[in-house]
Amino acid sequence: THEALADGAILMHGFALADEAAILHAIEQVVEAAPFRHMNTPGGFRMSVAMTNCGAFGWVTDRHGYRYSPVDPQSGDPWPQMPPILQALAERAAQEAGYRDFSPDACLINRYEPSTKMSLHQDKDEQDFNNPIVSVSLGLPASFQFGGLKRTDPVRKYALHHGDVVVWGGPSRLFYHGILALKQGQHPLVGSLRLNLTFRKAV
Ligand code: MD3
Ligand code: FE
Repeated sequence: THEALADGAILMHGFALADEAAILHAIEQVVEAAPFRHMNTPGGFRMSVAMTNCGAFGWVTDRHGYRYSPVDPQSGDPWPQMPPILQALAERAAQEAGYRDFSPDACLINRYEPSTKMSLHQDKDEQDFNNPIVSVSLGLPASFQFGGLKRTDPVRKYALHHGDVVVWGGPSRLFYHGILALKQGQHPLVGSLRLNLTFRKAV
């Protein structure tokens, strides 16, 4: 079932479930080449979410700022290629939401442990906001906060579960959003973690 969270934001419940094993295997392959790490914000804070990337570009942050980089700063090597199963999943979800030619060149992989959160922010490091973002949630459920174009706009909360896919486009593309502190739990395949994939066209 598809649920409209806002104008342009479509939640597809369980869209990734049929491919869960292949998706998790693909993530393991990426993490072998580019391990999860805690990046630092320009303000000097260590992010509680651990991150890695695959694809031609990866999202990075350090004391110089937020940006997309073709190389993993930790190794100096290009990011691992986007596994075809992940690329196909993102394109299929975008098509289902009405984006006929979305072709992501970046996939950020976020790892949440219990108590880890992501504060309210906008995603605006990409070149063309006409492209949507596709997100895939795996493992433990999260409470997702979704506001508006201004930081002070009221927020709504939604639960994101294992296998849920959301396409964020149109007006919702620049809405403030965040993830509340992860609650403890055990997922049969993923363990005591939440993984989130965000597919973007960076360049
Ligand atoms: C709404 N990640 O990596 S995914 C991020 O669950 C990020 O790890 C969260 O926010 C996570 O930047 C949320 C849902 C999401 C992703 C991108 C969005 C929601 C969005 C872009 C615009 C509006
Ligand atoms: Fe975001």
